[in-house]
Amino acid sequence: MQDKKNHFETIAVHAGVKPEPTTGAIMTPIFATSTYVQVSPGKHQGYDYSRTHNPTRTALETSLAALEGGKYALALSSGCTGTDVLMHLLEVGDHVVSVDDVYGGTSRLFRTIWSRHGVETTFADLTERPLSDFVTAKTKMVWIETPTNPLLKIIDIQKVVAEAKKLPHRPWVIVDNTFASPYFQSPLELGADVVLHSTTKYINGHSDVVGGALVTNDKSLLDRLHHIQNSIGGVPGPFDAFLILRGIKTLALRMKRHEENAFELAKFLEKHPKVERVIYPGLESHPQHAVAKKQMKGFGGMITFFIKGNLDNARKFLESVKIFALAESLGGVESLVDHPAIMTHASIPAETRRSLGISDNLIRLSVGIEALADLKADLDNALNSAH
Ligand code: P1T
Repeated sequence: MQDKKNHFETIAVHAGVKPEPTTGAIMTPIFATSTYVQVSPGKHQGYDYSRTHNPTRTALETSLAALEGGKYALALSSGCTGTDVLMHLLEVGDHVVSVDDVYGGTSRLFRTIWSRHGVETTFADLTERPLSDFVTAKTKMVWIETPTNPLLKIIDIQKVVAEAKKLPHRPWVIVDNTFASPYFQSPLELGADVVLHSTTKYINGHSDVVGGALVTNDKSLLDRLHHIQNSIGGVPGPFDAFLILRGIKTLALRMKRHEENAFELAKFLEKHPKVERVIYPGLESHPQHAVAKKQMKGFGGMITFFIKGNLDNARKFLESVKIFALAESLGGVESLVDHPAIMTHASIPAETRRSLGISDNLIRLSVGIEALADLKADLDNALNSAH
């Protein structure tokens, strides 16, 4: 198969998956093995130990690279492992500029773990101000999440890359592409050095695996990242790799449906009398709608909105939904609802949360692939029960 020449839907079904040579099995087997027999010391068939390589994982990595239009990928045990492996590239005294609104766990890793190891992070609103306002001579990495979690800010990837390239010490630009998925956004084509995914989310799509991925076109960077991963561990098991590969086959279909449902629900919520404000990159009211239109092929399945009232109203709404499940995470076929201030972003200090705008009446929806009419009725009922 010539992956590069095929369309996304074809790549999603075929990339990395070849008939198994001894039996012809069309699906990549789950290679449940920790080690591999060698005919002579150091003489093997490319696999010596499963922390280093595993054939089911290799198939997944080939698929992930192809989805992002990249050359190389690493599959990891979680999205957070991906962040941690990247941070291991840095040294004491190095500095990171990160988008201010990032997943709570990413922020926690920067603030409470890596700061203790001598790597400081500055959180920056890169929708408002240029990168140059935040960099120092020690800035080695620029961390972009777009759309951001949970405020769905859109960062202009090309613009940030262009600024980074002008700096004498040329920091790496990392893009966490979890919210958009490779179906809607291709950061490597926009100049990013590495793409990170929590494959737990849209890529797997069925809320039954925790996983992560890094994708890059730079072989020497890939080798460094693989060296770090192999040294510290953080690999997915072969069954997880198999499930993610299986999920990827329907990624295009699912993303299309997630977006169709989300767009309609965002418009519905924008008109709802119990809703104060809706944030969805596809709405003209979104402050970076023009950037989203330029750099994304679609606007995704995530919606954030402010319910009218206070925490009590938010609580009543969250206790009243019947199809939307109140749970952390996102990107599965089933609709989920989250209260970022109490759930996914609780680890961010309250004052920082407030200054970002993650208030008690902020609600995040991961819109699933169910029937739109049922989702709409569920939200409408819960909104009316909340007041
Ligand atoms: O959970 P894990 O696979 O380790 O992925 C971390 C992660 C990284 N990046 C983004 C943008 C994320 O949203 C996440 C995980 N997020 C949730 C669990 C959540 O509910 O927001």
